[in-house]
Amino acid sequence: MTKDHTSPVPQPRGRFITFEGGEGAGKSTQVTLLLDRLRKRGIEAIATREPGGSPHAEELRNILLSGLVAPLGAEAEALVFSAARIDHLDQKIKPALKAGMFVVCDRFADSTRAYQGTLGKVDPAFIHALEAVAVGDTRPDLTIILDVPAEIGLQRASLRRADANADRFEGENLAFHQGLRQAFLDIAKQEPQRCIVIDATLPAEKISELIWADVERRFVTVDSQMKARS
Ligand code: Z5A
Repeated sequence: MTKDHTSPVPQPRGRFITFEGGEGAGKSTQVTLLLDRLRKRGIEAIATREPGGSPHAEELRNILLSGLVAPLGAEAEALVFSAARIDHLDQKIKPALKAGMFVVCDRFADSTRAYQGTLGKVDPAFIHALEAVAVGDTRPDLTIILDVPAEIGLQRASLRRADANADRFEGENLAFHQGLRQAFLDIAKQEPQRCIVIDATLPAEKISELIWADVERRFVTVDSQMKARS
């Protein structure tokens, strides 16, 4: 049989990297630093966040962080976070991955597991089913968990917030934030292939170097070798 030389070579899926951790862990800072490093290497990449990342999901973000859904309970909050996630995936994440780009996302489904699941005491089977529906097979290739003692994270967040009011989750007590830290460490233990834990008390530039070393080893070197072979 003759080979069809006119058919386009399928574009390999891009890489999906998520950042997780408690309040003030430095996620947004590290998303920006990683994006800079990727782009400096000539890699096409976008940064995004949850809740939000697409126009409809940003509207749901405002509703969630205002605390409007909180009186309905943690199950209802998990549903609304997941609704925002479906739109974000459809409108932004999946198209970018399909185009072969790196997607770097500030929070994703592990936040639902930790905040609504562990801390909100929502049945793990419910969280699991919701994740299967909302995320499907668009799971992160790498999740970077920035680990910081709750006291330090809260202090950083309140310094950054200055006079602005705490949002729905920032207003929770210290025990809640300590529980959250443990919830993310437990996720890392359950999925050690996907997750790495980084000491987020280190200086931001040092954290960025550690993250880059992992990203480079897992993806950048492999992808450039594959490109060279094709
Ligand atoms: N949520 C949920 O419940 N369920 C879900 O499914 C999802 C989310 C997706 C979103 O809030 C809230 O929604 C979140 C969980 C919940 N709850 N809270 N709170 P958000 O997006 O507005 O906030 P956040 O995700 O918690 O992030 P943050 O508080 O904005 O912090 P951050 O992004 O981790 O940190 P940062 O902005 O990069 O840094 C904070 C400050 O620390 C800043 O002044 C930096 O300059 C400083 N910083 C950063 N790195 C360092 C280091 N290494 N050393 C010293 N200082 C540093």
